[in-house]
Amino acid sequence: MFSFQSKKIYLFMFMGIQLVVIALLSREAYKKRVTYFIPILRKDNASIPTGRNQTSTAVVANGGDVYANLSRLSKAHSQGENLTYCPKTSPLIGGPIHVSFRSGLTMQEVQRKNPLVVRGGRYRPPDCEARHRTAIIIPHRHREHHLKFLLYFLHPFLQRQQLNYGFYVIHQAGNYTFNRAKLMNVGFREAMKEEDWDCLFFHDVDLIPEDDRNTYMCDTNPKHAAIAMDKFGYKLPYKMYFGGVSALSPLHYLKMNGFPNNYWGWGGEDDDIGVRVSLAGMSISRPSLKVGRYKMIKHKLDKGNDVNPKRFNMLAKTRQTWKQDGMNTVEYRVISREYHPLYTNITVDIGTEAGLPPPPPPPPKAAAMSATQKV
Ligand code: BGN
Repeated sequence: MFSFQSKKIYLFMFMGIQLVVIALLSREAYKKRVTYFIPILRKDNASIPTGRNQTSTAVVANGGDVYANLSRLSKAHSQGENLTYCPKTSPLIGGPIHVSFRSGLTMQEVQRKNPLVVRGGRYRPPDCEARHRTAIIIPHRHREHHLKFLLYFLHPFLQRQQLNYGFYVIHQAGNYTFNRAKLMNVGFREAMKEEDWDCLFFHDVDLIPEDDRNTYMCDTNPKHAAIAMDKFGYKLPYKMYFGGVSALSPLHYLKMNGFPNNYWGWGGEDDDIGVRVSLAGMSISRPSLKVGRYKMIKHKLDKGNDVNPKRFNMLAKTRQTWKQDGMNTVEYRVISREYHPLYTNITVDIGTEAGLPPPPPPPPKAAAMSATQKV
């Protein structure tokens, strides 16, 4: 009936229709895939259809909201002993985090966003037993504005890592030149008095981590976490750099006699700490450049933290001084310990280069009492 020629035409028409149908169907599927991801990329978990770590794949693209997923955690802590250990890798980890500094943020808002954080800035996962206990030590003076942003980002960051953690802000009293490393020594001692922390993160107040695969746990060697900062073009500025954020176990810390106490003002103390690590027979571990990324909150050089002109001479002598100056010689006076909702604030008198002033005389009433007791 049909000629060979018309059969060929029908065959082509049939194939053509099939191609159009396939194209339409795949366009539909593509649209569905796109519409599925759009809400995930736009906001947090509110409209994510399934599974906790669905955001993981989504946030990698442009940096996700650090609070995504956390609202799913139950408010009530499960009761005590029966909790099983958290998984080795937290299912809440999502990769890159979007970091920006919104004006108008208040401490109350940070508090509202972190309902599971308890007095003194402590947290433990509500649904499993944490495998790691990490203290965050923040040397501080006149940087309340930065502290607010750090807490805004770091609390959920650590919750996503399912850590048992606590925040210690070590606030230098008075106006004498700032001493970052000595404040860290104070932080170490005061934090360890409270809890058997297995890792201490020494953290500048103005550095915000941008990827939660940068885990706040200790390695077998002291770890330099802030390897890629925006201000250095997301690269290590020099090989021995150990500044910004570093993590040591109590054993590491004691092995290197802690940090130096005599670097007053800006610069050099972090290099000294790096040298101590190797003098104590350890090496520096680091996350990858992709993961150890940090954004710095921009600011001018602080008042009371002028560049330390003595740092070159001091650094040249670390080999001779590290055993005589450090954790074994740190002297300070705690003025107050306050348990704020999002952190523990320890205000401390660390004295001056000339040492610690004599203790203030006891108030007259107490002096009279002790005089009577002696009689
Ligand atoms: C270095 C400083 C560090 C500082 C980094 C990054 C010194 C000692 C000079 C030998 N070291 O130069 O303390 O963290 O820059 O800013 O100044």
